[in-house]
Amino acid sequence: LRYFVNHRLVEAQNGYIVELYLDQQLNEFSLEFLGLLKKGDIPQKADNLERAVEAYIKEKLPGLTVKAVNIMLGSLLLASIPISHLYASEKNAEKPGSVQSEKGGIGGVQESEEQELETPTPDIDASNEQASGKTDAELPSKSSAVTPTPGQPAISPNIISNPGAILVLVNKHNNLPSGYVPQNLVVPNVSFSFKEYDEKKQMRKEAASALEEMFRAAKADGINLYAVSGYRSYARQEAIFASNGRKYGLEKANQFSAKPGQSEHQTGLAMDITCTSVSYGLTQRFGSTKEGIWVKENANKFGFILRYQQGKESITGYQYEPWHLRYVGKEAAKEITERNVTLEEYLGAK
Ligand code: DAL
Ligand code: ZN
Repeated sequence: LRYFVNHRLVEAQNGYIVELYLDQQLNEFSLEFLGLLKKGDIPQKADNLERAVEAYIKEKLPGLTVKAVNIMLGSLLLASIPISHLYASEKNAEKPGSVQSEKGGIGGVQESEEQELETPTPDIDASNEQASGKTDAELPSKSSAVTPTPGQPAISPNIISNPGAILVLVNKHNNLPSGYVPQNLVVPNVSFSFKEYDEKKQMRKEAASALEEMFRAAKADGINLYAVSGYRSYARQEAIFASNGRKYGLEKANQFSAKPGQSEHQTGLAMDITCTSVSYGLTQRFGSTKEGIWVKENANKFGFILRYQQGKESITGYQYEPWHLRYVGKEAAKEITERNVTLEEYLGAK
Protein backbone atom coordinates (compact mmCIF):
# COMPACT_ATOMS: atom_id res chain seq x y z
CA LEU A 1 0.00 0.00 0.00
CA ARG A 2 1.41 3.37 -1.00
CA TYR A 3 0.24 5.95 1.50
CA PHE A 4 1.95 8.98 0.04
CA VAL A 5 1.50 10.34 -3.41
CA ASN A 6 3.68 13.42 -3.28
CA HIS A 7 5.76 15.65 -1.08
CA ARG A 8 6.81 19.26 -0.65
CA LEU A 9 9.96 20.51 1.03
CA VAL A 10 9.98 23.40 3.44
CA GLU A 11 13.37 24.79 4.36
CA ALA A 12 14.15 24.75 8.06
CA GLN A 13 17.29 25.56 10.00
CA ASN A 14 20.01 23.14 8.83
CA GLY A 15 17.63 20.93 6.92
CA TYR A 16 14.12 20.47 5.67
CA ILE A 17 10.64 19.77 6.91
CA VAL A 18 9.11 17.24 4.56
CA GLU A 19 5.38 17.52 3.97
CA LEU A 20 4.11 14.13 2.86
CA TYR A 21 0.77 14.09 1.08
CA LEU A 22 -1.44 11.11 1.81
CA ASP A 23 -3.41 9.46 -0.93
CA GLN A 24 -6.74 11.31 -0.84
CA GLN A 25 -8.50 8.01 -1.25
CA LEU A 26 -7.51 6.88 2.23
CA ASN A 27 -10.69 6.82 4.29
CA GLU A 28 -11.37 7.38 7.96
CA PHE A 29 -10.89 3.72 8.75
CA SER A 30 -7.48 3.57 7.21
CA LEU A 31 -6.44 6.82 8.87
CA GLU A 32 -7.50 5.45 12.23
CA PHE A 33 -5.63 2.27 11.47
CA LEU A 34 -2.56 4.37 10.83
CA GLY A 35 -3.00 6.04 14.20
CA LEU A 36 -3.48 9.40 12.56
CA LEU A 37 -6.81 10.36 14.02
CA LYS A 38 -5.70 9.81 17.59
CA LYS A 39 -3.56 12.78 18.39
CA GLY A 40 -0.80 11.99 20.82
CA ASP A 41 -0.58 8.35 19.86
CA ILE A 42 2.30 8.90 17.51
CA PRO A 43 4.62 7.15 17.32
CA GLN A 44 3.48 4.22 19.49
CA LYS A 45 0.46 3.32 17.40
CA ALA A 46 1.71 4.42 14.08
CA ASP A 47 4.47 1.97 13.27
CA ASN A 48 3.02 1.29 9.85
CA LEU A 49 2.94 4.93 9.07
CA GLU A 50 6.48 5.49 10.26
CA ARG A 51 7.78 2.66 8.17
CA ALA A 52 5.99 4.15 5.19
CA VAL A 53 7.51 7.55 5.94
CA GLU A 54 10.99 6.11 6.22
CA ALA A 55 10.61 4.11 3.03
CA TYR A 56 9.29 7.13 1.13
CA ILE A 57 12.10 9.40 2.21
CA LYS A 58 14.78 6.85 1.53
CA GLU A 59 13.44 6.25 -1.93
CA LYS A 60 12.51 9.76 -3.02
CA LEU A 61 14.77 12.01 -1.00
CA PRO A 62 17.98 10.13 -0.37
CA GLY A 63 20.62 12.16 1.40
CA LEU A 64 18.27 14.93 2.45
CA THR A 65 18.67 16.29 5.96
CA VAL A 66 15.18 15.93 7.38
CA LYS A 67 14.21 17.81 10.53
CA ALA A 68 10.57 16.78 10.76
CA VAL A 69 7.87 15.16 8.70
CA ASN A 70 4.37 16.61 8.40
CA ILE A 71 1.64 14.23 7.31
CA MET A 72 -0.83 16.07 5.12
CA LEU A 73 -4.23 15.15 3.71
CA GLY A 74 -4.78 17.86 1.13
CA SER A 75 -4.09 21.09 2.96
CA LEU A 76 -4.90 19.52 6.33
CA LEU A 77 -1.98 18.85 8.65
CA LEU A 78 -2.77 15.53 10.35
CA ALA A 79 0.41 14.92 12.26
CA SER A 80 3.93 16.16 12.70
CA ILE A 81 6.63 13.62 13.42
CA PRO A 82 9.95 14.89 14.76
CA ILE A 83 12.90 13.22 13.18
CA SER A 84 14.10 11.80 16.49
CA HIS A 85 11.14 9.40 16.47
CA LEU A 86 11.83 8.14 13.02
CA TYR A 87 15.53 7.90 13.55
CA ALA A 88 15.10 6.04 16.82
CA SER A 89 13.01 3.38 15.12
CA GLU A 90 15.59 3.13 12.33
CA LYS A 91 18.37 2.45 14.83
CA ASN A 92 16.33 -0.13 16.66
CA ALA A 93 15.64 -1.94 13.45
CA GLU A 94 19.27 -3.18 13.44
CA LYS A 95 19.59 -3.38 9.73
CA PRO A 96 22.95 -4.94 8.95
CA GLY A 97 25.03 -2.81 6.63
CA SER A 98 23.24 0.41 7.41
CA VAL A 99 25.54 3.37 7.52
CA GLN A 100 24.63 6.63 9.15
CA SER A 101 24.95 9.45 6.67
CA GLU A 102 27.28 12.35 7.29
CA LYS A 103 24.33 14.66 7.34
CA GLY A 104 22.36 12.59 9.81
CA GLY A 105 19.17 12.68 7.77
CA ILE A 106 17.13 9.50 7.70
CA GLY A 107 17.16 9.63 3.93
CA GLY A 108 20.90 9.12 3.98
CA VAL A 109 20.98 6.11 6.28
CA GLN A 110 21.41 3.79 3.41
CA GLU A 111 21.78 4.83 -0.18
CA SER A 112 18.61 3.91 -1.98
CA GLU A 113 18.60 1.71 -5.01
CA GLU A 114 17.81 4.66 -7.18
CA GLN A 115 20.66 6.69 -5.74
CA GLU A 116 23.10 3.96 -6.66
CA LEU A 117 21.70 3.91 -10.16
CA GLU A 118 22.41 7.57 -10.75
CA THR A 119 25.87 6.79 -12.00
CA PRO A 120 26.05 3.58 -13.99
CA THR A 121 28.87 2.89 -16.43
CA PRO A 122 29.38 6.02 -18.46
CA ASP A 123 27.63 6.39 -21.75
CA ILE A 124 28.38 3.35 -23.89
CA ASP A 125 27.08 -0.07 -22.92
CA ALA A 126 23.87 1.00 -21.31
CA SER A 127 23.60 -1.03 -18.15
CA ASN A 128 20.65 -3.14 -17.09
CA GLU A 129 19.84 -0.47 -14.59
CA GLN A 130 19.52 2.05 -17.37
CA ALA A 131 17.43 -0.34 -19.38
CA SER A 132 15.04 -0.53 -16.47
CA GLY A 133 14.55 3.18 -16.98
CA LYS A 134 14.80 3.90 -13.27
CA THR A 135 17.76 6.19 -13.41
CA ASP A 136 17.90 9.98 -13.63
CA ALA A 137 21.44 9.65 -14.83
CA GLU A 138 22.67 12.18 -17.29
CA LEU A 139 26.07 10.76 -17.87
CA PRO A 140 29.51 11.96 -18.75
CA SER A 141 30.52 11.30 -22.33
CA LYS A 142 33.66 9.28 -22.86
CA SER A 143 35.62 12.23 -24.15
CA SER A 144 34.37 15.38 -22.59
CA ALA A 145 34.28 18.35 -24.90
CA VAL A 146 33.86 20.75 -22.03
CA THR A 147 36.93 22.84 -21.34
CA PRO A 148 37.94 23.22 -17.70
CA THR A 149 35.30 25.00 -15.63
CA PRO A 150 33.42 26.59 -18.53
CA GLY A 151 30.46 28.71 -17.73
CA GLN A 152 31.59 29.01 -14.15
CA PRO A 153 30.74 32.30 -12.49
CA ALA A 154 33.75 34.34 -11.41
CA ILE A 155 31.60 35.75 -8.64
CA SER A 156 28.69 34.21 -6.80
CA PRO A 157 25.72 33.38 -8.99
CA ASN A 158 22.54 35.48 -9.22
CA ILE A 159 19.49 34.16 -7.48
CA ILE A 160 16.72 34.16 -10.05
CA SER A 161 13.86 36.51 -9.18
CA ASN A 162 11.39 35.17 -11.77
CA PRO A 163 11.71 31.38 -11.38
CA GLY A 164 8.20 30.80 -12.75
CA ALA A 165 8.79 32.58 -16.09
CA ILE A 166 8.61 30.31 -19.15
CA LEU A 167 11.82 31.87 -20.49
CA VAL A 168 13.67 31.64 -17.18
CA LEU A 169 17.43 31.19 -17.63
CA VAL A 170 18.87 28.61 -15.25
CA ASN A 171 22.59 27.91 -15.47
CA LYS A 172 25.83 28.11 -13.48
CA HIS A 173 25.45 31.91 -13.21
CA ASN A 174 21.73 32.08 -12.53
CA ASN A 175 20.39 29.86 -9.77
CA LEU A 176 16.90 28.97 -8.63
CA PRO A 177 15.98 29.65 -5.01
CA SER A 178 16.36 26.43 -3.01
CA GLY A 179 12.73 26.51 -1.92
CA TYR A 180 11.33 27.01 -5.41
CA VAL A 181 8.74 24.42 -6.41
CA PRO A 182 6.81 25.14 -9.62
CA GLN A 183 3.02 25.39 -9.59
CA ASN A 184 0.79 23.08 -11.60
CA LEU A 185 3.03 20.06 -11.85
CA VAL A 186 1.29 17.21 -13.68
CA VAL A 187 2.31 13.89 -15.16
CA PRO A 188 2.20 14.14 -18.96
CA ASN A 189 0.23 11.43 -20.70
CA VAL A 190 3.17 10.01 -22.65
CA SER A 191 5.17 6.78 -22.60
CA PHE A 192 7.83 6.61 -19.92
CA SER A 193 10.86 4.36 -19.69
CA PHE A 194 9.51 3.00 -16.37
CA LYS A 195 6.06 2.20 -15.03
CA GLU A 196 5.57 3.29 -11.44
CA TYR A 197 4.69 6.78 -10.26
CA ASP A 198 7.66 8.99 -9.49
CA GLU A 199 7.92 12.68 -8.78
CA LYS A 200 10.24 13.01 -11.78
CA LYS A 201 7.44 12.09 -14.17
CA GLN A 202 6.01 15.55 -13.61
CA MET A 203 6.28 18.72 -15.66
CA ARG A 204 4.56 22.06 -15.53
CA LYS A 205 1.12 21.87 -17.14
CA GLU A 206 1.98 23.88 -20.26
CA ALA A 207 5.17 21.91 -20.86
CA ALA A 208 3.38 18.61 -20.23
CA SER A 209 0.71 19.44 -22.84
CA ALA A 210 3.38 20.38 -25.35
CA LEU A 211 5.25 17.14 -24.67
CA GLU A 212 2.06 15.15 -25.21
CA GLU A 213 1.54 16.93 -28.53
CA MET A 214 5.12 16.22 -29.57
CA PHE A 215 5.03 12.52 -28.61
CA ARG A 216 1.76 12.11 -30.55
CA ALA A 217 3.22 13.74 -33.65
CA ALA A 218 6.36 11.61 -33.35
CA LYS A 219 4.28 8.45 -33.12
CA ALA A 220 2.34 9.45 -36.24
CA ASP A 221 5.74 9.61 -37.99
CA GLY A 222 6.66 6.14 -36.68
CA ILE A 223 8.94 7.52 -33.96
CA ASN A 224 8.51 6.13 -30.45
CA LEU A 225 9.86 8.35 -27.72
CA TYR A 226 10.08 7.66 -23.99
CA ALA A 227 10.22 10.22 -21.21
CA VAL A 228 12.75 9.54 -18.45
CA SER A 229 13.15 12.43 -16.05
CA GLY A 230 11.30 15.73 -15.73
CA TYR A 231 10.81 17.73 -12.54
CA ARG A 232 13.42 17.31 -9.83
CA SER A 233 13.32 19.05 -6.51
CA TYR A 234 16.30 21.03 -5.24
CA ALA A 235 16.88 18.26 -2.71
CA ARG A 236 16.82 15.54 -5.32
CA GLN A 237 19.28 17.45 -7.49
CA GLU A 238 21.45 17.91 -4.41
CA ALA A 239 21.51 14.15 -3.88
CA ILE A 240 22.18 13.42 -7.56
CA PHE A 241 25.02 15.91 -7.81
CA ALA A 242 26.56 14.68 -4.56
CA SER A 243 26.43 11.13 -5.86
CA ASN A 244 28.01 12.10 -9.20
CA GLY A 245 30.60 14.21 -7.37
CA ARG A 246 31.64 11.24 -5.25
CA LYS A 247 31.93 9.07 -8.31
CA TYR A 248 33.57 11.37 -10.84
CA GLY A 249 35.00 14.24 -8.79
CA LEU A 250 33.21 17.57 -8.52
CA GLU A 251 34.69 19.25 -11.59
CA LYS A 252 34.04 16.36 -13.96
CA ALA A 253 30.59 15.80 -12.46
CA ASN A 254 29.65 19.42 -13.05
CA GLN A 255 30.25 19.03 -16.78
CA PHE A 256 27.15 16.84 -17.07
CA SER A 257 25.33 17.18 -13.76
CA ALA A 258 24.01 20.45 -12.37
CA LYS A 259 24.55 21.58 -8.82
CA PRO A 260 21.34 22.09 -6.83
CA GLY A 261 19.66 25.34 -7.89
CA GLN A 262 21.43 25.17 -11.27
CA SER A 263 19.29 22.49 -12.91
CA GLU A 264 16.52 23.26 -15.37
CA HIS A 265 14.81 20.16 -14.06
CA GLN A 266 13.81 22.13 -10.94
CA THR A 267 11.71 24.44 -13.17
CA GLY A 268 9.43 21.62 -14.31
CA LEU A 269 10.10 22.79 -17.89
CA ALA A 270 12.70 20.16 -18.82
CA MET A 271 12.33 16.52 -19.77
CA ASP A 272 14.97 13.96 -20.64
CA ILE A 273 13.84 11.60 -23.37
CA THR A 274 15.15 8.45 -24.97
CA CYS A 275 14.32 5.50 -27.22
CA THR A 276 14.58 1.72 -27.26
CA SER A 277 17.65 1.41 -29.52
CA VAL A 278 19.83 3.01 -26.82
CA SER A 279 18.21 0.79 -24.17
CA TYR A 280 16.29 3.75 -22.72
CA GLY A 281 19.58 5.35 -21.71
CA LEU A 282 20.54 9.02 -21.59
CA THR A 283 23.48 8.83 -23.91
CA GLN A 284 24.97 10.96 -26.66
CA ARG A 285 24.26 8.07 -29.04
CA PHE A 286 20.59 9.08 -28.82
CA GLY A 287 21.51 12.08 -31.02
CA SER A 288 22.29 9.81 -33.99
CA THR A 289 19.26 7.55 -33.70
CA LYS A 290 16.26 8.17 -35.96
CA GLU A 291 14.37 9.26 -32.85
CA GLY A 292 17.10 11.71 -31.82
CA ILE A 293 17.26 13.16 -35.33
CA TRP A 294 13.46 13.54 -35.43
CA VAL A 295 13.56 15.37 -32.11
CA LYS A 296 16.32 17.73 -33.25
CA GLU A 297 14.34 18.59 -36.39
CA ASN A 298 10.88 18.84 -34.86
CA ALA A 299 11.04 19.72 -31.16
CA ASN A 300 10.83 23.46 -31.80
CA LYS A 301 7.41 23.10 -33.46
CA PHE A 302 6.08 22.10 -30.04
CA GLY A 303 7.95 24.75 -28.08
CA PHE A 304 11.01 22.74 -27.06
CA ILE A 305 14.70 23.34 -27.63
CA LEU A 306 17.68 21.03 -27.26
CA ARG A 307 19.27 22.95 -24.46
CA TYR A 308 22.80 21.54 -24.54
CA GLN A 309 24.10 21.55 -28.10
CA GLN A 310 27.33 20.22 -29.49
CA GLY A 311 29.89 23.02 -29.91
CA LYS A 312 28.15 25.28 -27.40
CA GLU A 313 29.66 23.76 -24.28
CA SER A 314 31.58 26.89 -23.36
CA ILE A 315 28.34 28.90 -23.35
CA THR A 316 25.98 26.44 -21.68
CA GLY A 317 28.63 25.03 -19.34
CA TYR A 318 27.55 21.44 -20.05
CA GLN A 319 28.43 18.67 -22.42
CA TYR A 320 26.25 17.82 -25.42
CA GLU A 321 22.95 16.33 -24.25
CA PRO A 322 20.73 15.35 -27.18
CA TRP A 323 18.17 13.97 -24.70
CA HIS A 324 17.54 17.10 -22.62
CA LEU A 325 14.55 19.09 -23.84
CA ARG A 326 13.60 22.46 -22.42
CA TYR A 327 10.20 24.04 -22.96
CA VAL A 328 10.42 27.73 -23.91
CA GLY A 329 7.20 28.15 -25.93
CA LYS A 330 6.77 27.93 -29.69
CA GLU A 331 7.90 31.42 -30.67
CA ALA A 332 11.20 31.34 -28.78
CA ALA A 333 11.85 27.72 -29.73
CA LYS A 334 11.45 28.52 -33.43
CA GLU A 335 13.84 31.46 -33.31
CA ILE A 336 16.41 29.69 -31.13
CA THR A 337 16.42 26.69 -33.46
CA GLU A 338 16.49 28.71 -36.69
CA ARG A 339 19.33 30.92 -35.47
CA ASN A 340 21.09 27.88 -33.95
CA VAL A 341 21.79 29.73 -30.72
CA THR A 342 21.67 28.79 -27.06
CA LEU A 343 19.11 30.14 -24.61
CA GLU A 344 21.92 32.29 -23.18
CA GLU A 345 22.57 33.87 -26.58
CA TYR A 346 18.87 34.29 -27.35
CA LEU A 347 18.31 36.12 -24.06
CA GLY A 348 21.55 38.09 -24.45
CA ALA A 349 22.66 36.90 -21.05
CA LYS A 350 25.48 34.93 -19.49
N1 DAL B 1 22.30 17.42 -16.97
C1 DAL B 1 21.77 18.72 -16.69
C2 DAL B 1 22.80 19.77 -16.92
C3 DAL B 1 21.23 18.78 -15.29
O1 DAL B 1 21.78 18.10 -14.42
O2 DAL B 1 20.31 19.54 -15.06
ZN1 ZN C 1 18.16 16.73 -18.33
